[in-house]
Amino acid sequence: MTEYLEAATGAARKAGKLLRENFGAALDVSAFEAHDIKLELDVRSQNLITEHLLGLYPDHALYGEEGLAGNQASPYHWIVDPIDGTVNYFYSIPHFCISIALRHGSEIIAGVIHDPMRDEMWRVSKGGAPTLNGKPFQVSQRNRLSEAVISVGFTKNKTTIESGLSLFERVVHRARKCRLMGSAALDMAYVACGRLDAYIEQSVSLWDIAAGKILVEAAGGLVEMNERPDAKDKYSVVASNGKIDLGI
Ligand code: LIP
Repeated sequence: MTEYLEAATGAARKAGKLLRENFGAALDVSAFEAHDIKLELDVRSQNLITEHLLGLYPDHALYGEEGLAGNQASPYHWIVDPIDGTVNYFYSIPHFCISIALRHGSEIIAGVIHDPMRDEMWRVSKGGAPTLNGKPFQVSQRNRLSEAVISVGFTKNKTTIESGLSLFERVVHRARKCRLMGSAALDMAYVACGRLDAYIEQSVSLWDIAAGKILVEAAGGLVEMNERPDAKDKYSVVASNGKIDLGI
């Protein structure tokens, strides 16, 4: 396990260096969409991560936001988001990260989330204690919604934005504060270490939340992840400290 965790950490550090070096620079945009931006740097970051991980484990598979690589028949799948919070990155908002998880069969057995601007590294492997820059952490102990800070994600299309809005309306009047931070993986990492009490979003991809799932659960929290019936490989997610009733 430690070996896999070191591999994921090494890959995240390499991609983090690339993202730090290009932060604020002129960027090649491969697509502008209504609520999203696709960067050429997303692909370069994923290529660096792929080279590192499949260099160490040539028989493993990789499933990333920018495509597949390696032996897809392998029981070991690396699940990769090379830049989570791409729109933040494009607008030079220093709130984005790299997210890498390892799944064996159907079980996520390791997760790493790296914020290269704050130089923060959340990581955990199955059966181990989750750490942030080497220090153990756990979810918050708050149990009242009225004291909770909750992050809500709105994703990218009309349907999911509207369903996100109705969720938002249901919590914004009862929570202490709601935040829209723009990175699902960092939202999960913040729930895991108690900076946030919950994170909800209607339609995200596995690469946005896989590492965050094992981190939140290892830190004592709860993650409800449901595949959307109307969108392939998309999930609605509720991650929390497991103590607050969101009433949603
Ligand atoms: C982003 C997620 C965010 C969501 C965005 C987008 P990306 O991921 O982290 O929570 O609201 O629509 O999916 O595209 O930056 O990897």
